[in-house]
Amino acid sequence: MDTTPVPHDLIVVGAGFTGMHAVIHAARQGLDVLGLETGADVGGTWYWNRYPGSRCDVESIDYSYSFDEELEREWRWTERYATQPEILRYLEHVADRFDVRRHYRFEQEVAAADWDEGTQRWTVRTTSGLVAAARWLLMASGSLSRPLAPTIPGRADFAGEVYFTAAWPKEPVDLNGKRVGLIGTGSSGIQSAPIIAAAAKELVVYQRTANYSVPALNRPIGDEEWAREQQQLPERRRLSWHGLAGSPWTAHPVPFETLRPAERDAVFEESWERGGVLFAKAFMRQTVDPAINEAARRFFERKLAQAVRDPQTLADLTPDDHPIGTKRICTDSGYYAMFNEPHVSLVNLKRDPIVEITPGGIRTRSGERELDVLVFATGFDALTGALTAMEIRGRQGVLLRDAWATRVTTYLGIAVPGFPNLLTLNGAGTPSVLTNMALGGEQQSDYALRLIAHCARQGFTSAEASADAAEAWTTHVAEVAAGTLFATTRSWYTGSNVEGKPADFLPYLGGFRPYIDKLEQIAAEGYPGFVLGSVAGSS
Ligand code: NA7
Repeated sequence: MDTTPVPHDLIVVGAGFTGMHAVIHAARQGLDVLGLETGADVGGTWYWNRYPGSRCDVESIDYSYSFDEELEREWRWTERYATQPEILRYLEHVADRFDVRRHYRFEQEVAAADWDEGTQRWTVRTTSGLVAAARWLLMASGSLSRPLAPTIPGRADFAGEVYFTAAWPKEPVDLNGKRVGLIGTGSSGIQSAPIIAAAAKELVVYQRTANYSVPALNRPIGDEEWAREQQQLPERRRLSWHGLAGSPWTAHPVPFETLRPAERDAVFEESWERGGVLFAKAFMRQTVDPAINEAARRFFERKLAQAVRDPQTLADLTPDDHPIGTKRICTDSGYYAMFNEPHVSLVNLKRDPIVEITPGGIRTRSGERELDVLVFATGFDALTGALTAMEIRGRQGVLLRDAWATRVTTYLGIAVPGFPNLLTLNGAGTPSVLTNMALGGEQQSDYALRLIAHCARQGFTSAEASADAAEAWTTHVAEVAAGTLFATTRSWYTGSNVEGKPADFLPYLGGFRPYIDKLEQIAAEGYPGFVLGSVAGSS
């Protein structure tokens, strides 16, 4: 019996913002597309990250698809920064509206993908035994989708409840009256802590590295404001598509150097009052010029000092190992003030490291604290983790994981030499996590589908990044990062949160619009840097 699967035109892995966009538009292009998704339904990041307080740090009006005006008009966001449930409802609505689910197989985690040089196709296998083949393989498997579990001694012995923010249960979790230990103070920890504190009898926050967090200043969007936002949307979209980070906001137009100290503070204050991550870019060159960054950091410290009463807690919460904004700034609702409450405490693991997790709690050097619940908000193997977890074998059976063992090489972030027809959307070397991912995903999906259409029109069956082009792009990505303060910071941007991961700055810092312009130029020139080939031979 012939068990060879009937090949599709393309397989899209992932049903988040990017994957769904790719599936919708591949189908519109008349392609036979199969979507594979680990989760039981659409949503991607927003399917998994159901932890209390989970919300996007890009304004909801901007963090949505731009490809369909009717969709834009009919969806009404209720808050300035949408919660995870609201974003998930939005993506479910999109799935219904464009009949997306009929293309997907859910609960299908991709385990392996093999390139067959003879047929110029990928064969994909999932952990539940599904085998499918396709000419093209689009990886929309997420930039922050491979959670990390810390290797703390005794973790398996804990007798209470254990939760990961990145895999929070769908069923309600009752923390009322419980003693909760929260490990990790990135975005996930900082967003969830105040909500956990509101329910728990006691909250102990275990902090390894102090982070910068800026109040989100979230609020409901009233009808008048919504009507105004709807009117402004075309202009917001235009600015977003032409901006450096996929949102309409830009840094203060006047250079820092030309202003007096009080005027500089007024600019910082205005940015602070706007709320959220944009404080990282109050001034132009704030993450490039140490003097500007230092002024922003000192402004932050003054705000922090106003929020936290206990001097030791304040000292422990004050970041001391990286410039502001070179790790993604966290946005919160009441994080720092929460530490003024008597049932909330902070353990600075730099002074008082964890020795072990015991059946009844966590033992640090100073002693054991008894806990009923442990929450891990310990981050992700970002940008490459989802891909290197799979057995992806390109030409000559080379594993992608091995190809990237010492350096993550890509062309434009979306293609890898030796892995024809594999397109890594939002991959390392794209602006991805540094931009509004809703628009970034559209751009990546659209570009991949246009490359596929170009090949079909020209009679090519494969497109592969040339080694030289990938070398040049990867060097460019590194050089751009090296010119900034980002390069001085250990973070998940550089893979330094994962043992053994090569220390490269992974996302592209050159800006959203310049990146798009570069890719458009390459498309207009017939895709230089890609080797286009066909089953019969190469051209
Ligand atoms: P992050 O930002 O990577 O934060 C992970 C946190 O977990 C961070 O504070 C880590 O400390 C901490 N961590 C990791 N391992 C340990 C161990 N073993 N012990 C103690 N603390 C640990 O992940 P998030 O999910 O919060 O946010 C990721 C992005 O999602 C965010 O930037 C937004 O873009 C959305 P460290 O700093 O490494 O010392």
